[in-house]
Formats: sequence, structure tokens, C-alpha cells
Amino acid sequence: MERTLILLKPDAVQRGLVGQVLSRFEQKGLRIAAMKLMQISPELAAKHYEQHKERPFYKGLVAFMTSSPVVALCLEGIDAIAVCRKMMGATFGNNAEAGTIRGDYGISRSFNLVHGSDSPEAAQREVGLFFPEGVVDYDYAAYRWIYDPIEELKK
Ligand code: FUP
Repeated sequence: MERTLILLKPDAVQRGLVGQVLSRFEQKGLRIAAMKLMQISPELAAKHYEQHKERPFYKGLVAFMTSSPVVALCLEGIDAIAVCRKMMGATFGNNAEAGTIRGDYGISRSFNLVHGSDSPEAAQREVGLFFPEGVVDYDYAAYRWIYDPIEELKK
């Protein structure tokens, strides 16, 4: 099992798309390990996007991400990072594939609805930044029906 940080960005919250986007991840089989509606502070945005600090879009990106609340999620599943990135689609809505979140709901190059960690190192760092209190461990009944047959079915 792998964990990833997903942010439903200010445009997703303001456009009333939280439920639809979250339900895609749920339906895919990812377990919600943590979830909260929160206002990102400029300090947190700076830490989260520190690798983009020198890029021309950085200032606008931080302004956007701190302009209105986001929903922060820690999702868990097999290959969760790659699976979520595939579901999100290409960075810019105008060229994201149809069938992806960005491809289906967005057309903007800067308001792109969703963030997802891009590596295990980034995921660990970002989950720690957004959920310093930790995530929630519980038995997820759906795993039994979502993942490859469990050992007892093979007997
Ligand atoms: P992604 O991994 O697809 O979320 O994209 P990046 O990490 O490359 O970029 C982070 C965010 O910066 C994107 F979600 C949107 C924004 N961005 C721009 O606004 N302009 C750019 O040219 C590149 C990224």
C-alpha cells in the first residue's frame, strides 16, 4: 500500500466539484486515510511548492492556492501515487485527456483543480506537511472486493 497527498484546489471547492472529484478516487478503490477542508497559509504554500520557487508562475501559484480553502486528502492504495496522477491527467486542463479529472472539468492552465504527489519522497513530505497530526488507520471493508483475490480465495 502506498499513500499520496491529494489537494482539491480552490477552484474545485468554489465550483462545487469536491464531491464529484472525491467520488472518482473513492470509486477507483483508494482508501481515505485523512481528509480536511483548510485554508492554506502563505508559509505552508511556500513549503509545499518550494521546488518551484524560482519559476515564473510561482507567485501566481501561491496566490491561487491561498485565495480560498482547499480539501486536503491522504489517499491510500496499491500504487496510489501513479494511479492518482493518471486519474488527474496532464497539468493543464486544455490538453489533459478526456476521462481524466483535469480533462473532464477544466480548461485553465493555472486553475487545474487537483494536486497529487509525484513520488514516494514527495508524498511522505507532503502528507507530513498537511497532516502533522497523522492519518487514520482502519480496516477498509472494500479492499477485500477491490484488490487482487486474497489468499483464502486461492485455496
Ligand atoms: P503537476 O505535477 O501536474 O501538478 O504540475 P507541476 O508540479 O509541474 O506544477 C505545479 C502547479 O503549478 C500546477 F498544478 C499548475 C502550476 N503551473 C503553472 O501555473 N504554470 C506552469 O507553467 C506550470 C505549472
